Amino acid sequence: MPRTVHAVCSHDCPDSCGVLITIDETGRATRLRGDPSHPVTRGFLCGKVAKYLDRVYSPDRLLYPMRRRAGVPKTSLPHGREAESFERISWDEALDTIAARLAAIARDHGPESILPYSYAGTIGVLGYGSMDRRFFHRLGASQLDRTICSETGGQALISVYGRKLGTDPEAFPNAKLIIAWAANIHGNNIHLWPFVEEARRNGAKLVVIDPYATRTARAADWHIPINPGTDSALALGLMHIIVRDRLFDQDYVARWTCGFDQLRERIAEYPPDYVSSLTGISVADIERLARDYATTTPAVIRLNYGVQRSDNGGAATRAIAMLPALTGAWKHYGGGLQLSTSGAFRWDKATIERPDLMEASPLGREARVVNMSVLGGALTELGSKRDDGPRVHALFVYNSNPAAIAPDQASVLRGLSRPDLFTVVHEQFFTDTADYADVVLPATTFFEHKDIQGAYGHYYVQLSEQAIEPLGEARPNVWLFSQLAQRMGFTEPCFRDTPDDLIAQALRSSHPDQQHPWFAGITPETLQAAGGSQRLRLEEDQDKQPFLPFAEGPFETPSGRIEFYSATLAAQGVDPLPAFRPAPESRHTAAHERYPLEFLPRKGDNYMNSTFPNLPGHRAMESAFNGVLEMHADDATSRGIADGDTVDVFNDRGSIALRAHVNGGVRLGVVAARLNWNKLSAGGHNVNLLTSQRLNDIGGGPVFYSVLVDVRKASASTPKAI
Ligand SMILES: Nc1nc2c(c(=O)[nH]1)N[C@H]1C(S)=C(S)[C@@H](COP(=O)(O)OP(=O)(O)OC[C@H]3O[C@@H](n4cnc5c(=O)[nH]c(N)nc54)[C@H](O)[C@@H]3O)O[C@H]1N2
Ligand SMILES: Nc1nc2c(c(=O)[nH]1)N[C@H]1C(S)=C(S)[C@@H](COP(=O)(O)OP(=O)(O)OC[C@H]3O[C@@H](n4cnc5c(=O)[nH]c(N)nc54)[C@H](O)[C@@H]3O)O[C@H]1N2
Ligand code: SF4
Ligand SMILES: [Mo]
Repeated sequence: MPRTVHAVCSHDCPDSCGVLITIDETGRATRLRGDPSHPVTRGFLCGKVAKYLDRVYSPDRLLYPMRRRAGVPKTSLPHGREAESFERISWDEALDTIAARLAAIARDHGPESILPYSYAGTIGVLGYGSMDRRFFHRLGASQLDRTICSETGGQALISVYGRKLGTDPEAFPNAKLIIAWAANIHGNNIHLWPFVEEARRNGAKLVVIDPYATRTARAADWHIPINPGTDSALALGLMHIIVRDRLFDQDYVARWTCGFDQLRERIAEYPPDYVSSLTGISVADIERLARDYATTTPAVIRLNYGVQRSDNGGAATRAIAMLPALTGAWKHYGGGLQLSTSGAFRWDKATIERPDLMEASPLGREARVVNMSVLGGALTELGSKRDDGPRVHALFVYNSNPAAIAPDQASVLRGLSRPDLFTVVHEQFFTDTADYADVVLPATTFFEHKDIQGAYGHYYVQLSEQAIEPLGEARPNVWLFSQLAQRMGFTEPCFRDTPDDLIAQALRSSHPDQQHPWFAGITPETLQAAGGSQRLRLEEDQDKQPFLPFAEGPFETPSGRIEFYSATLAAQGVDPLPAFRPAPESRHTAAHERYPLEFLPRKGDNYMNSTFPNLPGHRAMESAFNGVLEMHADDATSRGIADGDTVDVFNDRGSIALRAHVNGGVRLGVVAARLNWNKLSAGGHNVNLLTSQRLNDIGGGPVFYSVLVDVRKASASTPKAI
């Protein structure tokens, strides 16, 4: 008889869908669907994960450990023929080789010369960060500052509210005005869409603020195409009008916020005409948006991480996050703001990650911290100055594909090509990064291992059961680092914890008295009995009181109030109030004379960052955008470019070949293209050849969306666009 197992989609997506997997008598998964009983998944999956059997059972899966053949140089490899550069080895040999090399490197250069590199290939609690963290802490390896995605926005939100909480997606149908601010709901967060549609059926209006005409923007009541990187100015300008016209909630501001007087002085500097000149939005539209926002109840902002991927992104996130504090929108069910809900899941991180193990390491202290957004610099420059610690001699990559997703790709690839760098890559496929590995290890998918997961777009905890046996010799992250710890001779019992032990520790379920009240009553057993998913206990009485995260204080900030003015940021040398500052690569600076086009190197709607482009079915779904540069007609005409022409897109960091799509989703002065694998791109490089290693204003995040380029019709030497 076929059976059904509850799992959780572990991709880095706010929706964290409940997934029901059907398994036949032979143990093979034959079907998957969205869990119909999950109130946010509502029985459907996005297009890319609906086709997940293609991924799990792809003939291209990595199934065995492999070692680079002697003498083969480190370089990008042709898709489908990568294995020719490697030879199969046993797990025993792979683990012994890695343990011996890491031990030798730690002895010769110090353990900080070993750098783990991981991000969110899986956001399961165990797979994302548990046994791996224990292992690298005990080793004394460098710590990785995981800034590549949401650190800036997260820190910015916390600086205002003290915690990453937001409006419940299930409250959205109550809203009367929804602003999707840098939020591609259709592409990146599809399970919010039915709630938005329900609100609209009840009379709500949807406004989208995005420089690019996403599908969400095209479906909206009002699309406001803003100049990239100018959102701080718009938010400050909206606050200017709201205060000028006394449309703010004086009682809420007086009771729950601090720094209003300083904010009032700051926003005086942002009158509508000045804001209009920066943002490219007319004064009339700015006035109308401010009035609509402040006078419609409930009003909610779905803010996503697009705004914080630029130099001024921290300040922009702070300024936008302050809007509902000014209007008191938090008091109303369906009002407020959602950037992330992840702060509601109070996992016991100290126990699952064990940072205390650094003291037991040969280092005997906290290891240095390396920012993942400057991987290129870390691999090519670290160790060249006296005080920055040792050069990186070993790189251990898992849950990530930095050769494709990290900025300033030329520098990343220069680092990865170093013959003296020992690189291990634990992966499901032969990615652009695996091409450069000394040892490649096969990883499981979420069908093949057990985990527990929260979400950053809803408030349900879910158990992800193992549905099928691992394919080939693929192994989960927890298994890998537990085995390696034992080969390295680490005797602490925590290295023998099983996935079930780790799940219980994450929830503190063996010690109900120590559980956070929001986890109360949630254990692996109750989760199982509930079909795999349970809502956090956010409401004291689930029937009567809807969850309003910031309706009233105290707040978890240093002052206990919502902080318009942040003394914490001031102490770090950061402007304690939001301000607009032009990005070095933008239309507001001199660099624009040389490179007059603002470039948006976007995510694919049918991919997950660099995950999926290697699968033919997914590539077909994204075919309208693969290898394509979207341009405004006037920018094309003035350069003699016609629709379909191959073009060079270039700046000082490099040049890539794309096919022009004239009249794409962009306005004059902006061009856009999408992430892909390097080896599936013309010339062997994707959009990140053009992005910069500059860091932004809060938290050291990358500036993917602050890039200047120019475009010219291809010359004879341009690789043919594919
Ligand atoms: N299909 C799909 N879903 C995904 C992903 C994927 O790759 N594909 N990635 C996942 C990941 S890792 C994340 S972090 C989330 C991210 O989800 P989002 O934060 O929504 O991600 P982005 O697509 O980076 O940015 C959202 C929008 O911001 C816009 N934008 C860019 N610059 C600016 C600006 O200066 N101002 C304004 N107002 N808007 C701007 C972009 O055009 C984009 O449409 O999505 C997740 N979901
Ligand atoms: N130009 C540009 N660059 C970007 C972005 C952008 O919008 N534009 N977005 C940025 C953002 S928001 C993010 S989050 C990063 C994302 O960058 P990454 O975190 O590197 O994400 P992916 O590209 O999805 O690669 C994840 C890899 O992990 C592997 N994987 C999945 N599950 C497991 C597992 O259980 N174990 C192991 N060992 N491996 C696993 C997958 O096969 C996949 O190759 O990219 C950033 N880079
Ligand atoms: S990628 Fe997102 S929308 Fe798609 S199945 Fe996974 S969690 Fe759901
Ligand atoms: Mo991300």
